Amino acid sequence: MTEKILLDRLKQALTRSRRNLSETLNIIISRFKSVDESIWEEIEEGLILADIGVATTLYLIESARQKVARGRISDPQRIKDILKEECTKILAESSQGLYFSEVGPTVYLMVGVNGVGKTTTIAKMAHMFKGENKKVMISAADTFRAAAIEQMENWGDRVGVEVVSHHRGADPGAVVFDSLKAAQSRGSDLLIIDTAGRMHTSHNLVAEMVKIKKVIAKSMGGAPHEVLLVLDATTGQNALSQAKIFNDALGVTGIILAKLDGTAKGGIVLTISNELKIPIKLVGFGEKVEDLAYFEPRVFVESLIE
Ligand SMILES: Nc1nc2c(ncn2[C@@H]2O[C@H](COP(=O)(O)OP(=O)(O)OP(=O)(O)O)[C@@H](O)[C@H]2O)c(=O)[nH]1
Ligand SMILES: [Mg+2]
Repeated sequence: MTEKILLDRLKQALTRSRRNLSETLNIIISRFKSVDESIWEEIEEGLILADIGVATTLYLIESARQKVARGRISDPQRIKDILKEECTKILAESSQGLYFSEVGPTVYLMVGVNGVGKTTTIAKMAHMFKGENKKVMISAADTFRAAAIEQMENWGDRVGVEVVSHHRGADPGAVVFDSLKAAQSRGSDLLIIDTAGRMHTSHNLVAEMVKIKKVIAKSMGGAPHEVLLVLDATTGQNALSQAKIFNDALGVTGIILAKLDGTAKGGIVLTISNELKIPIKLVGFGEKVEDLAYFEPRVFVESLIE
């Protein structure tokens, strides 16, 4: 995807978030003739209302304020560009591409609570990596939810990628073990593992993921190469607490933010980067296989604030 196309599609997906944030900023800025204390107070309130967390808002305001002071800036119109620069800096600091190992297969373990978009995202990733001429295989290790295996297999058929599965209720560890063997013997470049989002309790869910991760590590040195947490952008600040729980138990190496379309809470991206320092690696913005892209801080900020 060229940068121009990505920008257009992200802009489309982030329309509501952009309105939420840009209009708030524009209204505040247009009411001030010079930069004084009260403009910062209003911007602070505006950013928090636009669902950028308190800590991140305070950090942003402080760094923008220092820049304004250093540059002796008095035109309020300049504040927006300065905020954009600071946002890009926050995102760039924790920005990092996906890891691909020299000798295959590279293994990605996908985790996240129910309904965030794991299975759909895996289909999109498989489609994207196929387009990069990689040989992809999927492991259907959500054996818990009814029809989860069929859903993953259907996606596999649609994007033309082999899905390794067992029957419902089977041990996910056994599915993962077989998938690793299959990926190795068939010379796959990538194995993406779908996991359950719902268990009897959320404690069980995390414990199950820890178990799966151990099976992977035992079966293949160096794997999983990425533990990717899928978060639903529409849940806003809730996503943050999910990320903390999964990260503490599993060591999340990257975040995939799904459902950026149809949320006014795209500002959550800043909170995640600033407060968790876990890199955002991919963003999802629709239900079709093409609706996934690598996360580009500058392009993202351009789509979020105008
Ligand atoms: N609008 C929009 N919908 C999405 C996106 N990603 C996933 N969805 C939808 O979200 C719903 C749940 O997606 P799944 O991929 O099944 O989520 P999951 O995390 O695998 O769910 P469980 O397996 O139940 O834990 C589906 O209806 C998807 O079409 C996205 O980026 N945008
Ligand atoms: Mg699923």
